[in-house]
Amino acid sequence: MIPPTRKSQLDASPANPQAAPAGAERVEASSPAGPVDSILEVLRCGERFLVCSHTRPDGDAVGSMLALGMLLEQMGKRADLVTADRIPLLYRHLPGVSAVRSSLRVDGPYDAAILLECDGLDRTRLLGLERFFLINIDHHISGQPFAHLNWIDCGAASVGELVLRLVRAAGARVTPEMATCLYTTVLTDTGGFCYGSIRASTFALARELVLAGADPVAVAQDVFFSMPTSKILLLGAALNNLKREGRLAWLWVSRRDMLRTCAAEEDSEGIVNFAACIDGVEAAVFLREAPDGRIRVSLRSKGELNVAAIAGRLAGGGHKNAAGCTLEGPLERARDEILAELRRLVAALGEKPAGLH
Ligand SMILES: [Mn+2]
Repeated sequence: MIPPTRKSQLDASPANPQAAPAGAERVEASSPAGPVDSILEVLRCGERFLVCSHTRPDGDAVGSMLALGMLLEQMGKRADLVTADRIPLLYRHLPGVSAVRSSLRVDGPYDAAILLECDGLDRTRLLGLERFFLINIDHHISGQPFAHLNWIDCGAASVGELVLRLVRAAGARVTPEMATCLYTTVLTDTGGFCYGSIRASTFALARELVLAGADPVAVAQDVFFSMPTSKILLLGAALNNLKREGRLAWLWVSRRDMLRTCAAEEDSEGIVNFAACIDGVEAAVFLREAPDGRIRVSLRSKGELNVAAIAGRLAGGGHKNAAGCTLEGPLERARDEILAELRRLVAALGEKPAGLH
């Protein structure tokens, strides 16, 4: 079910013809408005769409999926929202969240599948996507033009910001429910307006969403002050394992720590920030032993240190100051591997006094 697109197949990111699906034509976007127009044209021409995002969805993944689903609904279209993993507890209060279905396989027919925040089909862990017309909307520095239509804007604070641009361009109304979902994407992807692509326009965006009905206190309450006890117990286990070496800090949890604290996978989100927030630390890493024995790695950095480059070399991805990857176990081996990379990165920064605290 390929929608009748113009020959304006576009690609707002660096061209990578090898990554194009078979039969995909590519023409560089001639203006920044190009991707929005092309995507809207596909949405207007079609009837039924799949909206999905990456595994272990975060606030941006969930909020932008929901808001895009609401836009499609306003346009009189049918949207199926599907993720491989269940929605984390923190985001289960979001409006419309009950519409998201967890599945490992998708069945059509769909006029297009829209992938949010993914650098490839694998990132969704959904089977069956390859037979659909694919739209890729992303804001990661590691974004890849893998789809038929690609819109990658690393300057956006969240993919939700890009969804809002679609909403505006479509002439749709930003409902209070949509505003709540989109505000959540910006709040979570900037760590409460602390990092990421924050510009003056980010605050204008927040203002617009609050005027449209998002309640900033209620969203912050839900996202930052509604932690399950297991998450705090897991944090305690991780902090017990905290190590500091000059400008580096790292911490980890083993499978045993996960079981002992009754932690869910999602409880490990954000633990890396407790290593990164130490004065004088410029790069931090958190390692978690997954049930399959592989090691999930979260990286954070400050300033010019680019941890996305490290994650990219290790088959992961992310942003310059926040990235992740998965390494083979055991934990000690993965820790040594990632620390070797980080020591090289920090050493390349040059000498700067950084005492032990
Ligand atoms: Mn994001």
